[in-house]
Amino acid sequence: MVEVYYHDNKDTPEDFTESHNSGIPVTFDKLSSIGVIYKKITTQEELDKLAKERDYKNRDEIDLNLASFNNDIEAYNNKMTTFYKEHYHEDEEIRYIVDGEGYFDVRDPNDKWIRTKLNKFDLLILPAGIYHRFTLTNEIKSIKAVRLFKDEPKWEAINRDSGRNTEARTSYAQSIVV
Ligand code: KMT
Ligand code: NI
Repeated sequence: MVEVYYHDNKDTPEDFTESHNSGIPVTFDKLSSIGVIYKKITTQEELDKLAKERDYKNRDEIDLNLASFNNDIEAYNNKMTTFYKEHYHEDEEIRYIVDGEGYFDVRDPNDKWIRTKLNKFDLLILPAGIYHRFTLTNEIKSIKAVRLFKDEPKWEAINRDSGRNTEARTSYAQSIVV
């Protein structure tokens, strides 16, 4: 079952895979007000329908756990660090979870972290330009997700600390009213 709440901001490099639940819940309406769409999808038909409606022609699957890095702990940790670094993309990031679980964190208009905990049957659409980060959960440490995309995805992660603001970032920021 999906959970959405404000992050407690007490994470350290050692414990960022913990839940960090502040106890303050966040509604799906709040999410949609910042362009983040959540859907529960339980059948292949529903997924295909959504892909068709939104013109997502292509998809692939990402499998993220220590085994998918051939138990190379360093490579696995490097990827985990990369995903947890605050970034945005110039295209939507669409993930449909088929196994395992993970935390997708997004910034609200006041720059506070909202944490979504996703597992099987959860689909999340992050708009282009939104600052976000991802981590596995401490309990499961594994996720399998379908990545949907239109044509050639621009999944380059533009880190917030790079200070690089492309058109995608600027127009997203303009679309959000605090
Ligand atoms: C991203 O760009 O933040 C991701 O792809 C997160 C990992 S998807 C399981
Ligand atoms: Ni991302």
